[in-house]
Amino acid sequence: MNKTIHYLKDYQAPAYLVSATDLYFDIQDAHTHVKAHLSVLPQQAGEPLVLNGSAQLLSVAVNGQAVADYTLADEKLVLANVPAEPFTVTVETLISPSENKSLMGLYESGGNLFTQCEPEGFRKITFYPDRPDVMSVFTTTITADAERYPVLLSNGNKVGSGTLSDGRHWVKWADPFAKPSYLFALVAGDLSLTRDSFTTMSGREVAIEFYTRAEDAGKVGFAVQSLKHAMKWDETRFNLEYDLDVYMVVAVGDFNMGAMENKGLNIFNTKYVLADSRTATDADFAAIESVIAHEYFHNWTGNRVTCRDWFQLSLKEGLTVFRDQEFSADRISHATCRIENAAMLRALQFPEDAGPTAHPVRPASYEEMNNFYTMTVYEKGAEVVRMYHTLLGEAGFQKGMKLYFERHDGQAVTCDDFRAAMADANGTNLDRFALWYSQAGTPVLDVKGRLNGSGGYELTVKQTVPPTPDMAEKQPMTMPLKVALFDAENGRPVAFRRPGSSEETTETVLLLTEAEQTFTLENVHRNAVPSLLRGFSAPVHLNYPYTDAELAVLLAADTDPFARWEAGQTLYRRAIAANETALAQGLPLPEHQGLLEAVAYVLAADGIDAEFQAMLLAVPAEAELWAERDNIDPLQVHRAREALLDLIATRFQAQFLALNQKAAQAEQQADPATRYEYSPETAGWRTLRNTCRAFVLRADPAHIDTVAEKYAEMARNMTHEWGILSAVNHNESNKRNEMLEQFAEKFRNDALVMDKYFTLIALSRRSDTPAQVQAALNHPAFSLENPNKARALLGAFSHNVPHFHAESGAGYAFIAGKVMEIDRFNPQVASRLVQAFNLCNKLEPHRKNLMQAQLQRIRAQSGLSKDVAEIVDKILI
Ligand code: B3K
Ligand code: ZN
Repeated sequence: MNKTIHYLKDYQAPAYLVSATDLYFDIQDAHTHVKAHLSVLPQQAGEPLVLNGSAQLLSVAVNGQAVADYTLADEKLVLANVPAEPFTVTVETLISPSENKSLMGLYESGGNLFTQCEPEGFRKITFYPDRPDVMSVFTTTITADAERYPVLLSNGNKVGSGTLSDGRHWVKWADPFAKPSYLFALVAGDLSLTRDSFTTMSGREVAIEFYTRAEDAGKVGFAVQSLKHAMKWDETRFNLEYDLDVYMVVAVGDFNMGAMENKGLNIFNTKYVLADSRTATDADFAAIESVIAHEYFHNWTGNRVTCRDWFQLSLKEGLTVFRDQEFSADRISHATCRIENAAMLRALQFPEDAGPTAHPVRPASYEEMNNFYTMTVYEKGAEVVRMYHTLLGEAGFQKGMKLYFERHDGQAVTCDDFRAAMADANGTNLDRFALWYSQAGTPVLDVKGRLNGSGGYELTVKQTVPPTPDMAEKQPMTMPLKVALFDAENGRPVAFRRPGSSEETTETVLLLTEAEQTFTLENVHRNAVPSLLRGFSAPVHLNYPYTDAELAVLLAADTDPFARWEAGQTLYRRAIAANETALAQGLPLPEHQGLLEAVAYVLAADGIDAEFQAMLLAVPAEAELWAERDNIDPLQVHRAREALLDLIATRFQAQFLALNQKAAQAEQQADPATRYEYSPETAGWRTLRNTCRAFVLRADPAHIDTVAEKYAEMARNMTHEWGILSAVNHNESNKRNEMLEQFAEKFRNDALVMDKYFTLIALSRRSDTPAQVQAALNHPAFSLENPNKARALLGAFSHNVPHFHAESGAGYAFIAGKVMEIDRFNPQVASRLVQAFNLCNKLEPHRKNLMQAQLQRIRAQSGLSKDVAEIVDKILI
C-alpha cells in the first residue's frame, strides 16, 4: 500500500456537511447489510463529495437515483457531480462481522456484535465523511433474529421497536445530539442487564444500564457505583449535568483498548467493568473507578465539544485525563494520586518523548492515527491542562471551562480554542503556552541555589528542550515551577518574600519563560534546602546538586508529598548509578550509608499514610533509569538495580517482617469482618503488605514454604493473592510452579484472572521463563486473538528486562515473530507490541544490531500494516 502521511498544516474545512444520518442495520447470520441515508449540505459548490469507506459497496444513490458515475479507490468513494443544493445520498454495504479480527468497525465477540469506530472505524461499516468535524444527528434502526440477538442497542434514546413475523425484531434509536461518526455505536446480542438510576442536579431521572454476559452480572456493582460517583462529581466540581434519558455501558472481552465513550452507549473492555474482591485487585478497582469516570467525563469534554481533526486529539484526551485524575484524587488521596501520575509519566511518557516515536501533544503529522493514542497525547496532555490549572487556580480554571462550553458546545474545535477560552475568561495571555502543543521532548531544568549574601536566596534556572527526530531546535517553554525552602538544620519551612511583595510565604510559583532566569526569594538568612517542582508542577526533568544530607532533610520534612517522595527517588537513582559504576569496574559495591539511613527512617515512620509509605519504598524501574541515556546495557542497569534491592532486603529483613505484621493488624482493624471490600484505606495497608512480602522473599527465598502455608487463607482476596504470587514469582523452586498452577486451576474459567496468571509467567526472572512463556501460548485459556491475552503475556514479557534483552537475542526474535503473527489480523495490537523495540538506537552495539535485524525482518513481511510500518520506519531511520 502507498504511504500516505497526513499533515496538520493541510487541514481543510469539509466541503459537505451531513445534517442527518439514518442508518439501517439488517443483521443476518453470516453478514450484516447496512443502509446509510445521509442528508447532505454542500458548503463549497463544485467540490467532489468524498466518502471514506472500505466495506463492500452494493449501491449508491443521490436523491434516490442510482449513481454509476463514481470512482472507488484507496478507500474513498468520490462523486464528482452532485447537486449544489442540499441533497440525499443513500449507500448500501455488506459487511462480515464474524470475520473481522481487527476489532475496528462492527465485529463479533462471543456470538454478540459490537462496534469500535474511533478514530476511523466507521468507514469499515459504510461510506461516510469519516472525520470528526462532520457532526450529524443520527437515527439507527436495527433488525435481527429475536432469539439470537434479544438486545439491540445504539446511541441516544430508544424511540421504537417491534416484532416481525419471521422470528425477527427491530429497534430504533435516536440521538438528538449532533456527533461525528467516531462516536457511533451499535451492540447486538444476548446480554444480561443490570439497572440503576441517577437523579441529576436539575431533578431529571437518568436510567443507568449495564450489559454483560449473564455469568458476569454479579460483578458490575462497583462499576455502577463508580458511574454514579462520577456523575455526581462532575455536577459538583464542574457544574456539568448528563443530557440523555439513559446511560448504557456494555462490557466485551475482546477490545483493543480500555473503553470507548460513544454517546450514551459506552463500550468497555471487561477489565474495566467486572470486579469483586476475590478476582480483582485493589489496583483493578481503582482503575475501574477511573476509566468509568473518564468515559463519563467525555460526554462533555469530547462529545458535546469534540475535535476538529485528529491532530487535536489531546483537546479531549488531555483534558479528560486531567478531569479523571482530579476525580480519583478527590476520591482517594491527592498526595498518592499525584505521585502515581508523576511516576507513570516518567516511566512511560518520558521514554516516549526521548525515543524514535516522540511527537508533540498535538502531533504535526501521522500515517496511522491509531498510533497516536499515546502517553504523550493523554498523560503529557493532561499535564499541560494541569499547568493552566496551577497558573489560574481552581476558580480561574473553572471560568475558563465555562467560557469554553459557552463558545463551543456542539462544535468541533482545536487545542488553540481551549487555550483561548482559558486566557480570555481570565483576562490573561497564554500564547506562550502554545509551544507545549507543538514541541516534543521533555524539557530539562538545571537549577542552582545560593544565599546571595544580602538576605536573599537566589535560584537560577537553566532550561533546555532536547532535540527530537521531528525537530532539532527548540525554544524555551513557559511553565510554573513551584518551590519552597526548608531549614537545613531542623527541616522547618523557611518563610520568604517575593520581590515587590510585603507578604511572607512558605511556598511560591515561579513562572519560567526564558532559557535562563534567576529568581530571588527575599528575607532568607538561614542555610536552606530548596524544595523544587513541588506537586510535579511541570512535566520536566529537574537537576539540582543536592547532597545526600539535603535529600534526607526533604525526605523527612518536606510538606509536599511529591517532593518528599522525589527526594527518596533521587537517593535510589544515585545508589543504582553508583552500583553500576562499581559493577562495570569490577569493584565491590558501595555501602550506601545515606540511603540505608533513609530507608530505615521510612520503615520506622509512624502515622504515615500506608500507600505513601509503600511508594517511598518503591525503587525506580529500569525504563525510567535509562530514559536519558545512550549506549545502554539493559542487563547492567538491571543488575545494579537488583543489587540495591538485595541490599535493602537483607539489611531490613526483620523490619519488613515486622511492618507486614503491623499492616496486617491495621488492615484487620479497618475491616474486622474480613470482607475485603475495596476502600482506599484498606488498599493502602494491602499495598504495604505486598511491598514487605516482596522484600522478605527476596532476602530469604526459603521463606516460600511459610508463605505457601498461609497462601490458602490469604487467597480469599485477589490483592493478597497477587501480592503473594508476585513475591514468590522469581523463586526457582518447584513450589512456585505449584502455587501458580493451583492458581490457574482455581480460576481457569475466569478470563480476567487468567490474564494475571499469564502476566506472572511472563514477568518472572526464573531461568526457565522463556520456556514457560512458550508453553503458555498453548494453554487452553490463551488466545493470541484476544488483545487482553496478548498484552498479558507478550506485552508483559517485553518488559521483562533480563529475558527480553537476553544476550542471545532470543527475546527480541520471539517478540518480533509474534508482532508479525498478530499484525496479520490486528494491526493495532501488533503496533503496540512492536514499540518494545523503541529502545533500539540507544542500546549498546551488540543488542542494537540484534534489534535492528528483527526490525528488518518485520519490515520485510509482505502485507505489513501501516500501523506497524510507521513505527518500524521511525525506529530504523
Ligand atoms: N477515546 C477512546 C480511545 C480510542 C482509541 C482508538 N485507538 C477511549 C478514551 O480515551 O476514552
Ligand atoms: Zn479518553
